[in-house]
Amino acid sequence: MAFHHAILSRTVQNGRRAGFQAPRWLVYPFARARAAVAIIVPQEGIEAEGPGNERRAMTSKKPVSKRKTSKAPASGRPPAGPRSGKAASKKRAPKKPRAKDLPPDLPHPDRDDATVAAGDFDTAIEATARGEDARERPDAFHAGYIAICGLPNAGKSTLLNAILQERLAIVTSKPQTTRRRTLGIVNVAGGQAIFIDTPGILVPRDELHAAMMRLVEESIADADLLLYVVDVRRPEIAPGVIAAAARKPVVVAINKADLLAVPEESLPVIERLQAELPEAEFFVVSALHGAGVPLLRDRLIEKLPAGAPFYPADMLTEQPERFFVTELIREALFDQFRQEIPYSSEIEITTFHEQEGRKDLIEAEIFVETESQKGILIGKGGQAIRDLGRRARASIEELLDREVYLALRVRVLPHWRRDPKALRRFGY
Ligand SMILES: Nc1nc2c(ncn2[C@@H]2O[C@H](COP(=O)(O)OP(=O)(O)OP(=O)(O)O)[C@@H](O)[C@H]2O)c(=O)[nH]1
Ligand SMILES: [Mg+2]
Repeated sequence: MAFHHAILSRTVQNGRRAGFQAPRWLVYPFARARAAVAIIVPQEGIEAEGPGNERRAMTSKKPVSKRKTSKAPASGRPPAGPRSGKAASKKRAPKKPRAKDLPPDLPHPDRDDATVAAGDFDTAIEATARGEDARERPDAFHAGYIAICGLPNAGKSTLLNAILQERLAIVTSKPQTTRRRTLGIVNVAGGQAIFIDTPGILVPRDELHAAMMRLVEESIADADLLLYVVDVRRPEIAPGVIAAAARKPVVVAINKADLLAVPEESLPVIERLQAELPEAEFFVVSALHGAGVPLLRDRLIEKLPAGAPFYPADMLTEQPERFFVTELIREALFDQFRQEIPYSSEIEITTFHEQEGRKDLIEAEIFVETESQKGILIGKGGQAIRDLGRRARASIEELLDREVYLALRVRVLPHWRRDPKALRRFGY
């Protein structure tokens, strides 16, 4: 089905409209919804989900780390995620987008609102350094951690990328793509949000699953706010989230709204989810196409506690390049292979050499569980592994913004998914 989306933006909270300005004729009467809701009106031009769509969506995004990154948080809490290694960064000067090319809601150094953002940011840090309580300020800066959680394949990583406007987290059409936390930082006028993308919530069937679910639990426990993502076609709330919702605010993003024939189809979904999470706010979005995302992002930041930013304003993530390189190899592997191969594979980078005047050297080992999986991964005459290397290298070069030489080796590590020692080695 072909759609073209326009955000039909209406926020209804306690009967009041808030926030977003939408053309009058786009506003859909949404009397029955009690929570805050943003609706998307599908029109012509957007294709529904299907094979290849997700690749197109990813490649159309800016590569990661166009912004400078650094390791030290600006203040406060210790950051989540891996703590060692070089943070993903660019050697070359970032390509600066022109202010007129940006959507009107994005802060930019050439625009007035961005100047305000920078002012707020510094003021908040200075006020905290002086020992002032940020909550007492009427123009308080808002900062905190947001855990993005939900069932596998709901579109959590796609939504993180859409919020960041960067291709940071890996996305594939297969469930259980995300295995580790991915941290992405967003700065807007008056606020900083640190998003933690998490693995999809499932009933663990092995040690790897159990480790992934521990990460979800920890991320939820550490967060100031939960962003629960549901696929509009599978509106279920994981039980753990309902328990967590009693302790912290929850915002629900009903995703993949571009797949709805008419926006009204989201109404029964909202009602059903509201029955389970009566305190939550609901947004209907399309992470794939970005519809409804700026409104959702701004509301999330508004709901964060008042306080100083945790990271410098130019920082996108605190995770090292090595982490994202591993993820991109895994993404290429998920895209290329079917059935059990993606789920039986884990990547370890063994060499990461930046070489002045030459291509960087990256050597990685792919661990699988059986000899037959190794055979499939290598392919006839080594064709499959060569294809994998070519695709992974292209994404890595886009990420690092420099040329690399990538060497892949396949090794068998029987039952690594069930082996706590192997899992520790892979960083779980
Ligand atoms: N049509 C449509 N597809 C989407 C949307 N958001 C995500 N998808 C697709 O859904 C699939 C899964 O997306 P991911 O972002 O990897 O989902 P996830 O929740 O992170 O999945 P796990 O990491 O496996 O738990 C991909 O094929 C995405 O392109 C959306 O808004 N509309
Ligand atoms: Mg994911």
